[in-house]
Amino acid sequence: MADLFAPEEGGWLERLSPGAALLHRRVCEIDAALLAEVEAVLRQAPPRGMQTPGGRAMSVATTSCGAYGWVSDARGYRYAERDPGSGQPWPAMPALSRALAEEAAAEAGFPGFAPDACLINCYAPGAKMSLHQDKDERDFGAPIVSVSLGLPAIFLFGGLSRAERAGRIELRHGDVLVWGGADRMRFHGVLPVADGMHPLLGRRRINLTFRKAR
Ligand code: MD6
Ligand code: FE
Repeated sequence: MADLFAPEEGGWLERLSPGAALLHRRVCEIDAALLAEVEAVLRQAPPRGMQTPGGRAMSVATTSCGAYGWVSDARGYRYAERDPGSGQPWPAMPALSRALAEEAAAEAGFPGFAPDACLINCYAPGAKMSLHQDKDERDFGAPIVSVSLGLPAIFLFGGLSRAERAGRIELRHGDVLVWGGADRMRFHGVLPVADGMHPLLGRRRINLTFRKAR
């Protein structure tokens, strides 16, 4: 039941539920420019493995840009104004990335989204993200905007309780997934990324999630 964008926009919007939409191939036409912005952030604030509060190593390598970055260690999950790796503020959120996130949110039904944090997750083959809710943000009124680049992944999109069976959504290079409103607290995760070779990113998946942290 996909609503169609104008074809020249290079994508189509699939409404998944009242608060969630998948914007297929939304960033394919600007992928190289977006990746250049991301690579500049990765040089300034290198991604690193984080520890869960329970002491387990996460398989993704994570960094951030924007006013706040998401960090996890023995003290818990939280947003921090500085990169604990360098002690410096996080790199600024690049202009194209920010504009893209705002536009995608509006297209999905969330006008006025003003992200102040962008997490960048780097997945090597085999890396995954366990089922969780995003609840470290101060205000759940803002949506989450997730941009996928590189190798495809299976995204688990569950319900509002952990017990609810999660649906599986393939996220491919260029896809943008937006969830908010009644769907904001849905459990979600990523299955282990299968090995492969992407023409632009090589053996990697990079996921950007834009949030309003404060
Ligand atoms: C992803 N990441 O990397 C999805 N949520 O595709 C997340 O859902 C996420 O990386 C909360 C905190 C950190 C994350
Ligand atoms: Fe999440």
